This record gives sequence, C-alpha cells and structure tokens, in this order.
Amino acid sequence: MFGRTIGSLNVYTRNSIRGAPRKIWQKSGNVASLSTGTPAPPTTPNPCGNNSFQCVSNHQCIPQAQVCDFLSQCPDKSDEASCGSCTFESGQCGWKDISTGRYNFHRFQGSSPGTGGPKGDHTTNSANGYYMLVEGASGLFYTRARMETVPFGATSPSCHVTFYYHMFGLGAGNMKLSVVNSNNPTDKTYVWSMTGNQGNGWHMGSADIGQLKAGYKLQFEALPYKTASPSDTGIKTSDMAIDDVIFNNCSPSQIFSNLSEYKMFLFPTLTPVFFNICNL
Ligand SMILES: [Ca+2]
Ligand SMILES: [Ca+2]
Repeated sequence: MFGRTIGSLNVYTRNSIRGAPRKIWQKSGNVASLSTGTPAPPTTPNPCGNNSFQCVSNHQCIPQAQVCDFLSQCPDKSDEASCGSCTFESGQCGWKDISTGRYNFHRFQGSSPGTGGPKGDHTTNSANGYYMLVEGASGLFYTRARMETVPFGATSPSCHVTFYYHMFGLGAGNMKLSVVNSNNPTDKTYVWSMTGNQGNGWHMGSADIGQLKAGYKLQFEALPYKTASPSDTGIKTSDMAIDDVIFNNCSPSQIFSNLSEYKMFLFPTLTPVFFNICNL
C-alpha cells in the first residue's frame, strides 16, 4: 500500500456462506514500503547550506538568488540549465507539465502519433529531435494542457522570449503564453496567443516579457479543438507542439554596463551633457 491515492484494505470473516461479514482488520492510506522492509531513502542535506545552489561540475556554491537570473555564475552554466531556455534535446530544462485534464505537454521524439502534428522537431529538422507535444486525440473538451517554468529572477525591460510552435489542421485550437506571479497566480498576463490552423510547419513566436520583479514564471497553454460537425472536412483533431524556447536580453545587468548607459536608456533624446548639468 504505497502512494498518495491509496484507499483502505479490509479483512472480513463470516460464519456461513450467506452470513453477515464481520470486519476483523483494516489498514488505510499510504503505509509506504513496510511490506518489503525497505526504509525510506535519507534526504541528502544541501552541501552548500540553505538558500544556496551547488554547481554541478565544480561543486562551487552560489547564492540561490543567482539561479535563473539569466547570467551563468557556474562555469558549466548549471545554474541556468533548468530555467526555460530549451531545445528539449536532452531534457525539459525546467519545463513542468501542470495539466489537470487529459491533454498534457510531454517530451516527444520523431513524428507525432496523431494527425496534424510535426514529423520531426525544429532544432534538428529531423525525426531524431525532441519537442514538447500535446496530443489532440487524447483529451476532453475545455481541458487545457499547461506547462510552466520555475520562477525566474528579475528581468530587464528588453526581456523577450522566442519559441517555435506547430499548429496544423482543423483541430489546431488555441495556444497561449503568459507570465504568472509564482506568489500570486491571479497576477497573470497573457503575452502571446495563436488560434487555428497555421499550416504544416514550425513557426516562430515571440513575446515581450519586459521588466518584472523576481518570482515570475512562464506558462504555455494549449487547447486542441475538436469538431463534432459532420460538415467539417479535413483533420478533426490535431497534435500541437512547442520547441526551441529562448530567452533574450533578460538579465538586468546585461543591457546596462554602466550608469550613463542606463541614463541614456531612460532619456534617449537628451545628450550626455545634460546629465552633467543636472548631475543625474
Ligand atoms: Ca545564474
Ligand atoms: Ca528540439
């Protein structure tokens, strides 16, 4: 009896074949792996301590706040490896499916199993590549597939994201991208949306994220469309897909190397002499 959704196990006796059962033993809920005698694995303490992150290759410790801040403090860039920028060739780079219905995002290689989906990924343009797939034939009406990143650090005003999407066929419903405050899910802003058949191929999408305080995450939603009308012809359900997500110019410290550059960003029509006069 192991897992979150375990119910109860009851043992009954009765004195005759039609007699009333009498419960003599019951066990309910998760009792872990008691039957095998296997103890739960010990939790490994963070060798860097709380609020720190250990780089994978050289075991260097950096502050947790530098994880997903769009700059690589670890030589192997492991602090930025699970923050959303992803070709999906070796993993999901922190993208996590949070779907609650039967539609969901999952990493997939090669030709999609349903209709309307890609024959290969965008990164390699071949059936060897991987991408994130929503299978149109598997879901129910009005249950959006959702996947999201972990919360990232503060972003610069020039922060934007590019990605490739695949929406082909009558069943290509709707796909959206939003930024969500991880501390307040109602603080959610849609930054991109696409509806309907976009033809057979990968297309680039992009969205401005802009300046955000730390703690926001990116979320894709996909809702395949299913038609019940006999007059509709063509592909009735469509697989939809995402590949090659890249964050661009998102680090606040990337775009302004010094104070005067920052002033010129704020007041682009003024000459540098002005700043000296007003001592800004
Ligand atoms: Ca970092
Ligand atoms: Ca790929």
